[in-house]
Amino acid sequence: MPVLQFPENFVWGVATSAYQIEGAWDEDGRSPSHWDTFAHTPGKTRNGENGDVACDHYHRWPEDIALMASLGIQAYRFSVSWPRILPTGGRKVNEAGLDYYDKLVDGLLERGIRPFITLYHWELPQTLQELGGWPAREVVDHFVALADVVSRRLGDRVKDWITHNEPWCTSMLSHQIGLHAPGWQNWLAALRAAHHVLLSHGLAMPVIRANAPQAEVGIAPNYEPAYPLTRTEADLNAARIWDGYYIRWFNDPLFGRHYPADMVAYYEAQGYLPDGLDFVQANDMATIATPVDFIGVNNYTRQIMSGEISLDQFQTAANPNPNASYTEMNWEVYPNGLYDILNRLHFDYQAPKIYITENGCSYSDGPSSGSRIADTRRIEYFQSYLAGIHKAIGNGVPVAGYFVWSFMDNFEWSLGYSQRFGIVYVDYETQQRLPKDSAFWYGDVIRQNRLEIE
Ligand code: IFM
Repeated sequence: MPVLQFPENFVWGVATSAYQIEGAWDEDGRSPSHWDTFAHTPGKTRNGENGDVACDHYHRWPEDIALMASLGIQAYRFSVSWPRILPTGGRKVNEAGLDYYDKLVDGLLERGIRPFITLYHWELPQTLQELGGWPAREVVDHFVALADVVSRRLGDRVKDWITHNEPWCTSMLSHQIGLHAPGWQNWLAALRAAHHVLLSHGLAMPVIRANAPQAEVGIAPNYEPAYPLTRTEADLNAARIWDGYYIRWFNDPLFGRHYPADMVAYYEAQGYLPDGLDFVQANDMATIATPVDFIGVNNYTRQIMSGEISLDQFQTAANPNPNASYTEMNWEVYPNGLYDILNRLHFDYQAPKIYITENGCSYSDGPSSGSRIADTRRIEYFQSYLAGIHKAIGNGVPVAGYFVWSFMDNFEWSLGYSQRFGIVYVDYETQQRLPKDSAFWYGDVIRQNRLEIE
C-alpha cells in the first residue's frame, strides 16, 4: 500500500462560508445582503431555498468547533458576513456582529484550531448593492473599510487572511451569467466588477498587514483549467479562451502581467468592452500586483473545450469524458487538473506559497443503517486529489496546506440544499450533525500527516 508522507507543518483544515452555514439572517443587527435579496426572489434558487437558517451555525458554533477539534482538524477557514459587521457598509460597526467573530476566534484558539479568515465570500450589504454593487468603483473603499475594521479587531489573534473568495464568481457568475446574486447578465458590469474586486484586494492587503503585523495575506481564486478535446486549432483556441476568461483574467494582473492582451482583444471584438479598459485608472494595475504572501487555490474539476466557444452559454461538462466519473454537481473528477494548476502557479507564475483553500465533492450519501454514513466516493476523491498535491510538492511546488470543502453540508447557493459537500452530514430538520466516514478518514490522515492509498 503506497504511503504518501506530507511535509512537517503541513496545515490540514476545513472550510465554510458565512452565508452558507450561519443562518440568523436578521439577528443581532445584521442587515440583508444581496444574497438574501436574491435568494428571497422567487425562481432564483432551487425550491426557493435560502440561507435564513442554513446550518444554524450562528447559534451552534461551539458544538461545531468542538466536533472539529474531536476530529483533529488543525485549521478552520471561514468567512465573515459583511452585513453582520457593517450593516450598511462604511465604517459604522454593529458591535454584536463583530463580537460574534471575536468569540468564534477565541473559541477556535482555545481548541488549538488556527483560524483562516476570508473577508468576502459573496455577501455584499444590500445597501451597497443599491449603490451599484461591485461594478461601481465606490464599493472598493467600502471593502477596504471592512478589511480595516475586521483586522483591527482580530489581527492580534488571526494570522491568516484571505481577501476574496473566487473573484470569477463575484464577477462573471454573478454579473455576466447571472446565476448568483445580483443575477445580472451584463458583460461590461462583470468586467468592471472583476476589476474592482482585484483592486480592493490590492488596497486591503497593506491595511491588514498594518493592523496585524504577523499576518500573511492572500486571495483564493477558483481555478478550473481547460483542456482541448482534440489538438485541432479550433479546440486549442477554445481552451485558450476559457483559460483567459476563467484563470488568466484574474491571475495575470495579480502577478503583475496586466489583463491578458488576447482576451482584451477578444472581449473588444465581441463588443463587451465598448470603451476598452476605461475603468482602469493610473496605478490600479500596480496596486493589484502588490505581492501576496500566498495564493489560495480552489479547485474541483476541469473543462474540456471544443470548437466555437460561446461564453454566454454556461455549461458544465460540455464535452463529457466517457472514461471519467462525475460528482453530483456533474463535475468531472480530474485530480490531474489540480496537479497541473499547482505546477503552473509555481513554475510559471512563481507563487510564493500555496494553500489549497477548497477542494471537495458533492455526493448525497446519508445515514443508511444507524448513524453511519459510508461516503466512500468522497474518500476516493480526496485520496486522488491529495496524491496529485503530494506529487506537486515532490516537484518543489510550495503547497503549505489543504482545506476540505466543506466541513459540513450547507446551502449551495442557487442549488439550495440539494448538494452535500460536507464531511459532516447535516440533518436540516433537526440540525443534527453526523460525521461521515470521510470525516474519520480525514482525522486519521491528519493525525499521521500521511495518506495511505489502497
Ligand atoms: O459552495 C461553494 C463555495 O461557496 C465556493 N466554492 C465552490 C463551492 C462548491 O460549489
